[in-house]
Amino acid sequence: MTQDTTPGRGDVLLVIDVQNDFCPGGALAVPDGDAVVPVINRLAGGFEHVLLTQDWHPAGHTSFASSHPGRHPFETIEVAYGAQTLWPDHCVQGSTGAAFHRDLEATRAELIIRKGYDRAIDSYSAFYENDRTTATGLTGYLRTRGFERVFLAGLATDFCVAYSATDAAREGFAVVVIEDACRAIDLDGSLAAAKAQMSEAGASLVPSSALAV
Ligand code: VGL
Ligand code: ZN
Repeated sequence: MTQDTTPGRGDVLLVIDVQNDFCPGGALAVPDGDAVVPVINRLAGGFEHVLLTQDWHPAGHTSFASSHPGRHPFETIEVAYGAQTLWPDHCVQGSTGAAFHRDLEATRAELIIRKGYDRAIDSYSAFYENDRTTATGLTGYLRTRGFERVFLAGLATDFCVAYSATDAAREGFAVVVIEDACRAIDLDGSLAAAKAQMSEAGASLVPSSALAV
């Protein structure tokens, strides 16, 4: 099935977690993470509606390895809602690391959705926390405003972008992931797994050149 990938009235650009801590020099730097900024800035100009997410953890968050004595970043533990990868402390509320990359064109964003603010639950997806049941409210926002298709960009492809894309598809939205507007952490094959999962959920993975903006 071919799809018209030119952004129109029912489309939003959902920009995931383009924050200092996910860029080179940050606490959880995604390789080449800042390379998404100029691509996203260019694309955003072609969308009437731009939404941003911001990973926004309280100090002592359960996803931080430092909250679990003897544990190290990138290990996986079992928590109340299942497996949880442990991360270096990152995107602490109000910190410089949690701020958007300074060159990200955020002025036109009409919604900033923060996530991961419950100390006991991580939230990769912009739609559901990692317990997979606590909703962020984004579905309601999109539906209430009549949006039908979500284009995704940002960081990291294999975690927050993938979870968001998969949930968006499950919520019944058409989903387009703009591959060169994303960068991955790629832990133990997580990028390949994430791409398969997004495709399986019905998301289209396209290059930014397919958007004609
Ligand atoms: C993310 C790990 C932890 C992401 C956020 O934005 O992909 N990854 N918190
Ligand atoms: Zn996080």
